[in-house]
Formats: sequence, structure tokens, C-alpha cells
Amino acid sequence: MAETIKVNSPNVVYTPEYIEAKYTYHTTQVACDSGCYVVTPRSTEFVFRTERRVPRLGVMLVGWGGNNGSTVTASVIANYLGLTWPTKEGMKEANYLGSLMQSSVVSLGTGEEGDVYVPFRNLLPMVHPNDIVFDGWDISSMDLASAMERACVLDWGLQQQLKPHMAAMRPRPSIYRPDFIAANQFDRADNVLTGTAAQQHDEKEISPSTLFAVASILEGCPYINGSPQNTFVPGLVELAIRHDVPLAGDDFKSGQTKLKSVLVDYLISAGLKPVSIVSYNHLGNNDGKNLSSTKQFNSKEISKSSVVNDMVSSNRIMFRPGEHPDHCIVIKYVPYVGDSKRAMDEYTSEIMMGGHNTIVIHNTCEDSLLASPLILDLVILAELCTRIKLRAIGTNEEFEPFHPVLSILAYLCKAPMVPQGAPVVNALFSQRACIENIMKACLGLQPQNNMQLEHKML
Ligand code: NAI
Ligand code: DG6
Repeated sequence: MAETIKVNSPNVVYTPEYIEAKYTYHTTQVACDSGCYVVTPRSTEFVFRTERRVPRLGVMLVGWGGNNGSTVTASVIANYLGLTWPTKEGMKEANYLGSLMQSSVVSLGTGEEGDVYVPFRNLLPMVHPNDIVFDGWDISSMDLASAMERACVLDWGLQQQLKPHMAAMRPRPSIYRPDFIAANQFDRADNVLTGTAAQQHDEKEISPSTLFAVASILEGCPYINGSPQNTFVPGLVELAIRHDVPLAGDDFKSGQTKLKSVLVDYLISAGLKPVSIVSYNHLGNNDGKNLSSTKQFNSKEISKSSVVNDMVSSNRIMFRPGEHPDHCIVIKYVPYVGDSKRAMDEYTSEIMMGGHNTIVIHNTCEDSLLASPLILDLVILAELCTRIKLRAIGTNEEFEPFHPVLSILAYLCKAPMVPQGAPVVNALFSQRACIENIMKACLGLQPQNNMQLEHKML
């Protein structure tokens, strides 16, 4: 398989610094006039400019010593070192399964033997996860080797090989505010900053994660919120816009919710009316322990619930304004199962002539092994977005970056943040197509239209 891509078109220019591509963006404008939809095709000429130089990437994790922080760090080191380890099922080797960029493919076009697929990561120059350097903060002082052991996620044979590489990694002390974390987390808070200028004012409503986000923006560094809490309060978003620093969030869309954003899209697209969605899960890791507190559960419940709204409101045949399926989220903490989260979902839909269609799903998997590749995709794509600029021909003389609220990363988030007034898209494959099509536009390529007209004529 070839590794590099070169576009053969007068619209695409490669310089040592940039890939510059002219791209025609087609949209359709709809107006309602006397009970009739008037539909007008529009097109705008853009130039996309992508900087080719890939920087070294450092990632600072807030909560580095947690299950996700220790697992993603360990996994990158294991991949970098090419580690293998024995298990009762035979030898395993380090990989990046679950990463959109590293393990999924996109169709580039048609070759002699049909569609030609390439790894997503090959479309544009981007950081390889093996080259990422991690650091971070945690209210728990445990070194990363011990944190990996505490997390009980990775096989023991792998942990033993990784320990020497992680023992010297120690999270920096962090801000501990009991109002923003479950009381049951108090025991691990032995690495806590005291007496900072923020604390002097004692603004009770400002959370530690918002303070981290402010600091990040003031450093000119993109900030991604993989957790459910509302870190991005309006003033913070304004600050990011003022400083032109990218933000993305909220809450990794890793398992149960990812499937929901496929399944509800399928049901509604197929003309089946979902009327009840019940999502139950239990887990026994520290995230589950934290979520066993009501306030923390409530923020997770909100981010898990919003995921079907746009699909429901798009279909006025099934749903009257304001009507929506019953949607219930339950999370229980069961220490014994550790990071191996169980998710049970029941989707009931109304089908033709008063019938019912009930789909039940049971999903068991290591929570952190689903989240870790998402963390890599998020940081790699966020970095890539800082190297893409665009201008509309005839309107903008200057190249502009994307809006600091990076809605392009919605695929990876349960409750995607979008610029004010922009629509929220939750359907997973529309979100994936957004990333793919924007990356293709940077190469002057049109989206895949799936028409295959060449195979539909005699
Ligand atoms: P975890 O509980 O194992 O790790 C969180 C870490 O943050 C802990 O080590 C804790 O000590 C630390 N921490 C708490 N307050 C802090 C502060 N003020 N400053 C610095 N560190 C602090 O949780 P896990 O599993 O790593 O998940 C991390 C976040 O990602 C959670 O908010 C979780 O809800 C979210 N998430 C996880 C997913 C998954 O694992 N599949 C998917 C979606 C979201
Ligand atoms: C229990 O729901 C714990 C949560 O942190 C989830 O594991 C996490 O948000 C992933 O959720 P989902 O719905 O994407 O699997």
C-alpha cells in the first residue's frame, strides 16, 4: 500500500510549506414562499491552505493519573516500543484499534481494481501518536507506573514491561475544590496546590477545569474537554474567541453513546419511530465511583441524553414539535467489574400498523481502552486544525483559521460544542463525513457522493 498521496489537479499546488487547494463548496438554500419550498443551489469558491510542517506535539492531561491518562500514556509507549506480551489467548501486540485516524480507512477514488482505500491519517500531514509526549496534573500524586497498576486495565505482562518507562512520570500538583468532585475522591487528593492567586479571590463558582482552560487559552494552547462537566462557561468561550485558541468538547463519545448515535440515526432514517430508549450501565473504575455522586451523575446524564435531539427534531412525520422519545440514563457503580464497563440498552420503536420493534444490546468492554484512542484522535485533529486556514475567493483576501469552537471534532464528543447559532450534529456517520470531507477539501477533492453512476448505465 502506498503511504503518500499527491493530487494531480491544476487546483492543487504543493509548495515546501503548504498544500493549497481551490475547492468549490456546494450548498443548497431553501426558502418557503406561499406554501412552496423554493430551493436554490449555491456554490462558493474557497482556497484551503494546509501547513505541511508537522510539529512535535506535547499533551498535558488534567487527571493524568486516572484510568484514561495512565492507559493512553502506556499505550503510546507500548506502540512506540513495539511491545508484545503473552496472554492466555496467545501473544498480543501494541496497536491503535479504535482510533479513527490510525485504524480506519477512507476511499480515495477508483483504481484499476475498484475503490482505493487509504488510512485516514494519510490524507493530510499529521502527528503520529507514537511521537506524542505526555505530561499533566493530578490531585493524586501516584507515579504513572503505579497509576497504571491501580487502573487494572492493561494485561500484567504488558504492565511489567512498561513500568520502568513510567515510574519516573509524576503528575504535577493540581487544584482541588470539593464542590466540583464527588466526596468519595477525597482520599486520593494528596497532590494539591495551595494559596494560588485564583484561590485568593475564592470565586466559588469557578471550577478547576475552567481555570485550566483559561490558563490554556492564555498560553495559546488548544483545550479539549473529555469530561461531562460544563467547563466551557460563556465567558471562557468568549476568551477563546478573543485569543483565537481552539476549544473542543464535551465528553468523549466512546461506547454506548457512540452506538446510540448510529442506532437512532438508523431507526429514524429507516422511518421507524423510536419511542423509548433506556440506557443502563454499570462500571467499577474510579470514574464510576465519582459518578455515583448525584451532582457528578447529573452532568453525565445531560451529556448522554442530548445525543438524539437533532435526529428526532429533523423528522416531522414522526415527531410533532416538542415530542421526543422517553430517554432514560442509569449509571451504577459496581466496584468488582473495574474498568470493564457493562452497558445494556433497550430501544423500542413503533413500526407499521401499531406494531413494536424492540432492540436490546449488551456491551462489555474496557472503558479506558475505548477512550484512549479517542484522546489521540482529538489531540491530533485539534493540532491539524491549527495548521489549516481558508479563504472564500472574492470575499476574504486573508486566510482565516477555523472558528475556535472546533465543531469538526463532534464525532469524538457526546455533547458536541458548536459555534453559537450553528446546528449540532450527533449522527455518527455525518460527523465522520464532516472530518473526511473537510480533509478532502484541503486536497481539492469532492466528497464521496456514493452515486456510482459509472456502474448504473448499460
Ligand atoms: P478517573 O477517575 O480514573 O481519572 C480522573 C483523574 O482525574 C483521577 O486520577 C483524579 O484524581 C483526577 N482529578 C480529579 N480532579 C482533578 C483536578 N482538579 N485536577 C487534576 N486531576 C484531577 O477517570 P477516567 O476513567 O480516566 O475518565 C476521565 C474523564 O473522562 C471522566 O470525566 C470521565 O467521565 C470521562 N470519560 C471517560 C470515558 C471512558 O473512559 N470511556 C468516556 C467518556 C468520558
Ligand atoms: C458510565 O457511563 C461512565 C462514563 O464515563 C462512560 O463510560 C463514558 O462516558 C462513556 O460513555 P459512552 O456512553 O460513550 O459509552
